[in-house]
Amino acid sequence: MKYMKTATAFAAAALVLVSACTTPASTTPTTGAPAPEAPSETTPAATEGLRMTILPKNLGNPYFETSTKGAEAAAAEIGATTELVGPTDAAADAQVPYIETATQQKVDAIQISANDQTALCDAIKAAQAAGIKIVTFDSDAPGCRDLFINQATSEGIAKVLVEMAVEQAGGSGEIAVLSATANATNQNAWIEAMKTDLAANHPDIKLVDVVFGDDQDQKSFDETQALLQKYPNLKVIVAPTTVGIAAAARYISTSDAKGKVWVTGLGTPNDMRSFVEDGTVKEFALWNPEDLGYLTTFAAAALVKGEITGAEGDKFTAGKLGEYTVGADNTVLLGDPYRFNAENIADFNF
Ligand code: RAM
Repeated sequence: MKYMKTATAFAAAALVLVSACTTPASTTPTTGAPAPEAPSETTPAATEGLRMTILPKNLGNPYFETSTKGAEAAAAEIGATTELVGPTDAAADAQVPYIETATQQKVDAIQISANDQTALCDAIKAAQAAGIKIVTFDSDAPGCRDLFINQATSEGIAKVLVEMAVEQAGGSGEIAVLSATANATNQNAWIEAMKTDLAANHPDIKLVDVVFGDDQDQKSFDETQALLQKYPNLKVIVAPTTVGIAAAARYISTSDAKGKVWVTGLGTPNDMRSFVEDGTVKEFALWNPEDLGYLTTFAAAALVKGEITGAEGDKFTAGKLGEYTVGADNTVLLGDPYRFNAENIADFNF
């Protein structure tokens, strides 16, 4: 199984990334993006003409703009075309019409970060019945996909979230979670794993609440304010969502809580840079979303071409990332989360 091996490797990859903020909601190669590598001589001709739909939880989220950039780069390398579509909000069934349209269009594969693990399955199964390969990435729909490209194990993500919260709380006291949507498969798995870790290893830390900002900036901002009012002794807000962590940090940065209540979780360096620099945020984490999208496109292509079926032990090559092996539960792991802080944030641009 291929993992992102070192922080240096992550930094090297991230340094070449271009800010995702200008990525349009289409798959036209982005001006200013790194030049795609020429297809290698071993690229099977069958990849040419392959059509993929990319369906993130919602549009307008820098995290998915960056993962789409990676997916587009991979598509350019293998001669596939992609179309980015998606809802503006991350509601449970908001992706259904986009799956149905892709099914009518008879695309070869759909890459989806699922907003709900059950609400989408009827539409996904209809797409599969029409011969379309379904690859979930970022957020899974375990009952109805061919393959899941997971950024890291839930336990690994929870471990880094808990470690940062415990450190920033000084080893004891109240923490709260500001999550994405209540139905999000990925955040829910991470929160459950956090609870297990906290109960087993950190009895002096009390998780007082889990609230939901729905991956909407304003709702996340308002939920942050409500948490501070409800829990005057709160020490840390853990937001395992790039939208939530940025909104929480923005609220805290101009409030009396700055320097008393710490915001941590999963964020993009570009969203969080100013809050690290102004002292609102000590440390947060993420993986490389561009690599996640890149890997997903190569995995989808391997499925469509019949090189893999998604079974455990299947191997495929993902361009510059090298060879990956499908693990248990038809899942491929990208690598470990990486921590960003004042020491290193200047090195990253995504
Ligand atoms: C948000 C989304 C996404 C999650 C990241 C960390 O962008 O909820 O699914 O993986 O945060």
